Amino acid sequence: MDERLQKLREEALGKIQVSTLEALNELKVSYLGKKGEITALLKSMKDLKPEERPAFGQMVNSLREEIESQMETRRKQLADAARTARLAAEEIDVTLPAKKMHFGHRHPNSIALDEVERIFVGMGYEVVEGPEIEYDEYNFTKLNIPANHPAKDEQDTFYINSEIVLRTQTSPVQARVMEQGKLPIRMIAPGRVFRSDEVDATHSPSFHQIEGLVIDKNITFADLKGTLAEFARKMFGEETKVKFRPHHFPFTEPSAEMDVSCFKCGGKGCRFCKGSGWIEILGCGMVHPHVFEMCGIDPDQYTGFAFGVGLERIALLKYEIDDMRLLYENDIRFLKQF
Ligand code: 2NL
Repeated sequence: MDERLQKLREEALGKIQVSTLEALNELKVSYLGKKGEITALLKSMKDLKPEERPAFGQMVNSLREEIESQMETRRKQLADAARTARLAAEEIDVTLPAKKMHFGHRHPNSIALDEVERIFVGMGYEVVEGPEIEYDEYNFTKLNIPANHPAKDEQDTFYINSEIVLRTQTSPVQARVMEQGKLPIRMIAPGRVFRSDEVDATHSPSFHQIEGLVIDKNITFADLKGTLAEFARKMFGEETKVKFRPHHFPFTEPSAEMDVSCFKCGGKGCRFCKGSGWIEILGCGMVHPHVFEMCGIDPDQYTGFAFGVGLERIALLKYEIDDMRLLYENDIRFLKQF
């Protein structure tokens, strides 16, 4: 073999035991690349005598093949070693304790709402939802709340414009159902309502209400009392007593507020019921004839009762929470207690 070739062969094969794939690649370029030594040899063939060229060419080619095959062997060794090292580094310790799953759960408001819905659905009521942004017409006028009523003051109600408000109660949902004219009606309307209140322990500009409505022929105040007493027993315990105090709402006549006997002390009087033995729970009454007329129902044929409960009030009582703000702050330490 040509002495130059012999030298090149020894030099190249001597360098092949590099320790990284990158170094091997550089080596490959420096011998076999476009500007590499083997390529240079092939280019130098033009300086040989024509008759010497075939033999020389063959030698260079077989040298190139030899270097290529040795480099490939080394490449495989290095790749294998890299893979083994990576597998060792990524080894999974199956004895490590598993990561804990943290399950979320329902908010106290949702738990209380589910319970109220379950009780009324059990008595054959439908649950109906409606828009939070309402026409003044549905939120006030159709419920017999006239233009000069204090509840309509901008101090209390969020106005979008002169005709549209953030609903202050869920009764507009019931006005819409009455208007559809399918009777009888047995429904509850739960949902978010809005009033322009400053935040404190018992007020929030956005809270939740559940209103109920029953309309049929011959519905009386006795039906109202029986239904709401049953609700109170299911919600606060079978021993719960109820009492009704006269009240005023524009949309009902007569109207009342219902108290339940204190479910902490059974009515003897304690810190929870502020010594009175009773806890105020909801407002109710017989649907006002004006409301029937404005919603397209004949008050001479039909009567009905309605009621409204504050959801937060129920949740606070049920869980003995003394500040409504806790329900909205989303502090996990608070929420996970329920
Ligand atoms: C309260 C009082 C009440 C109603 C809501 C009502 C709805 C229609 C017709 C007549 Cl469509 N009444 N709703 C009636 C009486 C009381 O809520 O203190 N809620 C927290």
